[in-house]
Amino acid sequence: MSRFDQYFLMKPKDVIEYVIEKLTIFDEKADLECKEIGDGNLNYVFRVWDKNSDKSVIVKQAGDTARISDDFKLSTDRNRIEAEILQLEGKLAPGHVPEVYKYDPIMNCCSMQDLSDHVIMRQALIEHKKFPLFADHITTFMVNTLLLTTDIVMEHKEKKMAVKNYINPELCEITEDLVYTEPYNNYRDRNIVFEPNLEWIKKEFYEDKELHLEVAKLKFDFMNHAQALLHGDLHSGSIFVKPDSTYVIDPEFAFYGPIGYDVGNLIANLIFAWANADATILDEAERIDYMTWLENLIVEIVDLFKEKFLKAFQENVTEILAKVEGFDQWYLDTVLRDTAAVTGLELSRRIIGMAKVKDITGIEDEAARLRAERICLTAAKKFIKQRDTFKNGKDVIANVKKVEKQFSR
Ligand code: SR1
Ligand code: MG
Repeated sequence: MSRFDQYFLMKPKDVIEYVIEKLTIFDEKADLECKEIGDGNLNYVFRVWDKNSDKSVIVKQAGDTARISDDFKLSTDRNRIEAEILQLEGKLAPGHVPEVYKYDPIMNCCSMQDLSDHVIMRQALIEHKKFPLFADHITTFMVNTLLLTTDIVMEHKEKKMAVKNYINPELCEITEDLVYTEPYNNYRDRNIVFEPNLEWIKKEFYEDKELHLEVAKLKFDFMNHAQALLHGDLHSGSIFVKPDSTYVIDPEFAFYGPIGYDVGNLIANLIFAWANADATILDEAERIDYMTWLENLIVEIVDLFKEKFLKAFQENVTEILAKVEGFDQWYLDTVLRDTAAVTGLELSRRIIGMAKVKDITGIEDEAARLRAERICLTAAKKFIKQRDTFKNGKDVIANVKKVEKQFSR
């Protein structure tokens, strides 16, 4: 009989007892400390470390409501999905996800490798750090985890079983509401809009019927296009980095959806870093240097993704009709179209909706934030409405740079 035979939400002292009882990482001489370090919207994340050695572990526990708001009642099954996906992604993209030590379906927690020698990418970008290997690492992660879980490669019955196993209705509902619906109508009155931009957003987003039609099409695509096993929340807060290393964490939103959802999420969050740099770096030379690095990074990610995707396609394709000449390029074009659309959706929802990003909310100067928001939102509308026109990295960054010139400093 153990006190961990029945679920309860742990406090740091419980987590110390938990790791002693359930894990074999620490020896009897260990002097353990624990701190809750989670800053996400949903879960509780504990770091436990031994003061007598360099051993440490992360324990992530799911509660039955979101931290951000009790509005969201959530199945703790998301913790199973996260643990299983991390293990699967670890096989598909080794060295780019933390090692899982134990998944506990009673306590709804997952114990995993501590990445405290890395930093969360969003914060690192806000601090204007550069990561020269990031484009290579993240494109390998995306191509391997996405393409290799599609019907292009997988045996189709096996893939359908995976679709079933990773049905994630409550977390998908969050995305459907927060990404695909509320930014365009505020129908639940949960949007949090920066007051100086309210009237502009009402006109440009709540009243743009043409935009609503395109977003409606995209929402149904998200809900009905079981293309690949997505990470489902691939923003810069879900990525740990060091100059020579990249780890993707937090795949609890994973499910079978359109590949462009992951790629577009990443691109949008790099554009937020770019907008933050534009708004906050006062020294012109320094600003241009960092923004140019980010622009090149975005171009490199899109173009490397394309190159690796086509190569991996040819090396791994098993479906006979997918081998027809020209199909690989057609398939990739649909992914690039979806990527552009999701880039626009993510840019919009993080500014208009309830789940914000520090890159934008952290811009203290009111006029600078207003301008940053309008640049991102104007570019977003083009990404959504003209999604068919974005064929490479240059097309993506050209949209943002062109819009930036429309809004004077
Ligand atoms: C209620 S959860 C809000 C957001 O946090 C997560 O990281 C996802 O991005 C979600 O949309
Ligand atoms: Mg998360």
